Amino acid sequence: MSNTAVNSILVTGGAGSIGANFIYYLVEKHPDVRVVNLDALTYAGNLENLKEIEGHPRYRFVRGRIQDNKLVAGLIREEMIEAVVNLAAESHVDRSIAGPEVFVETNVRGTLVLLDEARKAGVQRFLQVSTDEVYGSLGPDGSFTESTPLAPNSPYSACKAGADFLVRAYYRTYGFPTLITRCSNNYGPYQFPEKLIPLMILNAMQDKELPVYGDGMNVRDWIYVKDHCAALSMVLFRGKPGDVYNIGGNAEKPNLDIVRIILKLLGKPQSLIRFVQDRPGHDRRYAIDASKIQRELGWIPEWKFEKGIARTVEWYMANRAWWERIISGDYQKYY
Ligand code: NAD
Ligand code: TDX
Repeated sequence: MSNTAVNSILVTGGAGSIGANFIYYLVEKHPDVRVVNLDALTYAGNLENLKEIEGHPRYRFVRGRIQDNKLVAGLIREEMIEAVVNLAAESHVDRSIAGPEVFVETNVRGTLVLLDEARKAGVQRFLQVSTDEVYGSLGPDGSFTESTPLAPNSPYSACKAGADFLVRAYYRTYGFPTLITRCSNNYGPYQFPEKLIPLMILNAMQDKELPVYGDGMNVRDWIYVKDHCAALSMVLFRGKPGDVYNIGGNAEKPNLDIVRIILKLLGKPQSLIRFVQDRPGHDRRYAIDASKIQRELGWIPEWKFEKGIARTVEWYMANRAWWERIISGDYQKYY
């Protein structure tokens, strides 16, 4: 299914949770593809996520920041990069509330540097991995389509929206062949335990309290990370330049339901739930209309939520050493 013209791919942020899953997906499903992973290894980057691919002949890791224009330009030329998939980002909303600057630096300025160097080098496809959060918050009804106006509410989503506008401008102004995906909340293996699902699994496993913001009735549309990776791959190889594609898991759930399901799967008491102070500017509901990618590219999510969450809980149970090294900070001694 690969477009044979695109064999050499620069993936940024590949040591993060979606990036690592995506690199495994690309290398396994596309035997003609070579992947260069550029990642700064911030607190969220973990080379242990990529252990199974270390030394693979079609994979190379380079440590560096996407804002480093000399490094990016050199890498694109040296590796004869034909496509860029930008996953590198500061990705956690609570951190963006505590300190927005680094979000501007990486998510906005970093995207600009990547776009510019990729354009100058004649890269054939540029996929920006964005998020449903750029659309803002929904009431009880309706869902986000690709033409929903952007209305971001957190510093994180504002920076992702800023990047989306730059990507759009590079297509309109320079005719640079860009693509944008906007996906809902991911869960699955290798997710850093600051995000809702892994945090709750690990707290429950350790008999710690589960902090639920506000009334716990904020709704997210959950997608198993492997379904997101399949969608990214379809858009990368077959998407129409200049277009936006929404990606969603068809699994809308209030946070409280998620937490209760996790406790049940682990056989832990519901009394571990603690309602805590709400997140400022907390978006109430996200829901994705993914009919465009289904219709135009034939993508459908394969993982039902019940199966995906059970598999995710099993993964964290089976990979205690992985998350214990994150909690102790030892994962950053790996490199
Ligand atoms: P993550 O935080 O797990 O990983 C981000 C990765 O980017 C890390 O490996 C980090 O080291 C790297 N990075 C950060 N700053 C960098 C820089 N300046 N230069 C190079 N590398 C840098 O994030 P994730 O959850 O895997 O998300 C990946 C992408 O997908 C992000 O762009 C995010 O906005 C988007 N997204 C995430 C979700 C989700 O539910 N997690 C949903 C939709 C879209
Ligand atoms: O301790 C918590 N308690 C809680 O109630 C945490 C960490 C979260 N929450 C709530 C806030 C949200 O309503 O759970 C929901 C999910 O929170 P996060 O995991 O922080 O995700 P969210 O803010 O929805 O953003 C995520 O989805 C879209 C990713 O972090 C983004 O990178 C992605 O773009």
